[in-house]
Amino acid sequence: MPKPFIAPVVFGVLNVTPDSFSDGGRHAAPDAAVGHGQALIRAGADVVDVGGESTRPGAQPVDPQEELRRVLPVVERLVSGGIRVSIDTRRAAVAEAAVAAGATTVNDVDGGRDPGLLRVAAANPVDLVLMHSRGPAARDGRYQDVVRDTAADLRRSVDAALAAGVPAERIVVDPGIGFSKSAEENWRLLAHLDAVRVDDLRMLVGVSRKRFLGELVDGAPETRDGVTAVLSALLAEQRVWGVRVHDPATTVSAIEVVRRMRAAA
Ligand code: PMM
Repeated sequence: MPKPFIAPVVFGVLNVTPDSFSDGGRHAAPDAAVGHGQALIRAGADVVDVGGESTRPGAQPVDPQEELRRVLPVVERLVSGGIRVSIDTRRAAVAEAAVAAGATTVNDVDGGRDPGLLRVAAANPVDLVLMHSRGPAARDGRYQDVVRDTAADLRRSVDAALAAGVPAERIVVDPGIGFSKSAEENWRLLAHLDAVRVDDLRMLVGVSRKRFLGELVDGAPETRDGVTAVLSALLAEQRVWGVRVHDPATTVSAIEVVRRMRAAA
């Protein structure tokens, strides 16, 4: 018997930054950001993932005070409107303030490198996403085997979170597609997701508009929403728990295609 199909949770991306690679500057003012967060939900997102620091290669690190100034009013207003919010941050202070304002997920692109952030996750009833990334060292030869190395790194991240007191059922792992990984490495990871799973923890994957998809379609990052949706639907078939996308409507309809095919089988 094939396993029943469960549609993944859709995280809608809301970057409140002047410089993110695909939507930088567009939602920098709080009103515009809140409006876009509401639009993401109307378009089918289950959660809005609010970030105040660009993770684009070469982006300037942001002072935590500035990051808070960008995200906190937006988190507060989305939460007060009944919207589920995830805070995309590497900073313990930002995570703590956002959780106090009602965010229910801490999404850490540093995979819990900051023990302070792990303490915040342990002390609050929130989900913790541990995304895989390695620091900004020399690019070439970073991975001997991207699948095996990512799996081992994620295992270490999870062990640190468990040791800090975060319960396993609140931890989500993420292979960190596009984070100092070549196009070939991204495809290898996507084709071997089961090998990077940690125990039976939930997995989130973000491919949306990423540069490796630019090899498939010419043009601005938005032109990658179609291939993002196809890939996200394929990931749903691989029992991924959540997908993180800029354009929920296209991805949700692609996932619905998979659901109907499965239901009719
Ligand atoms: N990618 C980006 C930012 N945050 N968080 C998770 N968990 N997974 C990702 O793949 C991820 C992330 C970079 O993309 P953006 O600049 O479009 O936000």
